[in-house]
Amino acid sequence: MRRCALLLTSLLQAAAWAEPAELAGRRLAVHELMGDHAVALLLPAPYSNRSNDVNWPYRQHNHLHYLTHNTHPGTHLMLVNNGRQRGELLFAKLGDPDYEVWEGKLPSVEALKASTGIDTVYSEEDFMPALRRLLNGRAMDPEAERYDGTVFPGLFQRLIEGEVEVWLDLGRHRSLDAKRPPSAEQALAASLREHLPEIRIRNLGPELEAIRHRKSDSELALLQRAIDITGEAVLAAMGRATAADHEYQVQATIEYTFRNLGACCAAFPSIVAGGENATVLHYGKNSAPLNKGDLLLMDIGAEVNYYAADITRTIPVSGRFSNDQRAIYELVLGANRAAFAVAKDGVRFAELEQAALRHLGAGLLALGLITEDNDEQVKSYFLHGLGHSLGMDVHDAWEYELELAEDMVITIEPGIYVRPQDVVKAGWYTALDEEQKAGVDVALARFGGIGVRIEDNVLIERRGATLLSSEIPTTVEDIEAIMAPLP
Ligand SMILES: [Mn+2]
Repeated sequence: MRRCALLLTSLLQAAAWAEPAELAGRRLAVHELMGDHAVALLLPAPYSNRSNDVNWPYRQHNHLHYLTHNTHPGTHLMLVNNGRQRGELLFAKLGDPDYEVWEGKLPSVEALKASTGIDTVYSEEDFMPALRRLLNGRAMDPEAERYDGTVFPGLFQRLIEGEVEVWLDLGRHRSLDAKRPPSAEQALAASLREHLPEIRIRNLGPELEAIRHRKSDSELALLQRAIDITGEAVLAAMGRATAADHEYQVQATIEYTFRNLGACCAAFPSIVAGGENATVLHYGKNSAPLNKGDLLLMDIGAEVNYYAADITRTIPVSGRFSNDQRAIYELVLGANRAAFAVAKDGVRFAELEQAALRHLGAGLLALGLITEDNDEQVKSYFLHGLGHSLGMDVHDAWEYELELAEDMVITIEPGIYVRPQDVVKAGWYTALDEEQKAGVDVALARFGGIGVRIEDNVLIERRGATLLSSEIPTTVEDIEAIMAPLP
């Protein structure tokens, strides 16, 4: 069990949040992407309601957390560019006795200054008045008795001349009907447009997402810790699966391990899918009985200080793969490795997908599940994308044509899901002659209901890539040795 010892060693290493100087550097990057006369406004995440008067645990907006590390509701950030002059103003929930009775102690102004490196800290209630004063060319200090004399000279004149940009995270989701209410940022943008029609509104979201793609050392330490805790949960699940009756018992072992090792929570709903449930991509009920002869697919990730792991392992419930399960498993593992082998700075993610597709195509052809190695046929079994960017969001913003760059972290997660009921409806299958169909039918009967996904987390480097999840068992030999050691 050498692997377990290695994992535990890395778990003992501290993984701290970024220092104030690093946060200041992130805010500087925002200042630099904006024009010379610009204001960035970052608003807190709203509470998310579960049902009636029960909310989900509060989680700060990732961008705002990235720039301030302030996790309290009510936090606002204002960044001002006024020529060479730069301003940073933090608005936070301060000394709210009612909040402190129910939710706990709030940081003091001095503590906020020290943790963020921002010198100007006001109460959250001052955000809108301060914004009004800023956009009217007046003093920002809410304590000032008279508002004549601005701290950002010339900005107001630029504003009325139509030269000032206001940057807000307007998000990626666009709804042109009334079903989805506008976000607070979209509502604020609409109000600014109405009252200050000469102002220019810009979307900060995609720019900050691009900045967040490349991870710093402190971010990598948090990601590695999330991945290592998830690895411990995989090992615990391997120990539990052979004795468990139901999927949820394995889920309980996984999520117990997350919390026990200090992760806040699961970064996304755990998928613990036995047998055919593994062919349902976002299966989340985790309620079915486990059958000894089945595979068990676990797509899970711990979250540590806002950073998510995203790992999938597929194991045999009994501890031993059947020959047919092993054939599919090793095909998927080969595709995972083929994609990893291509990963490096400057390569497009689509090239990794092509490497995986061609490996899967050759294998599926050899197994008789397809009749030609082409994308259409392979995608009857490989039912989702090859992966995504990973960070504070389990699916960090992602353009499929994105060129990989040093210090990005991505997932590589090929999968094969044999759903005979769907394959026989596919255009390519219905176009086959009867003899070819009969051949595919034999393979479908043999492999039907098998679902395998193998997902790793990968750091992109200049000349290659590092497998951040290399300590989590992946090969048939390693999994069998851990789950059902030979006497
Ligand atoms: Mn994933």
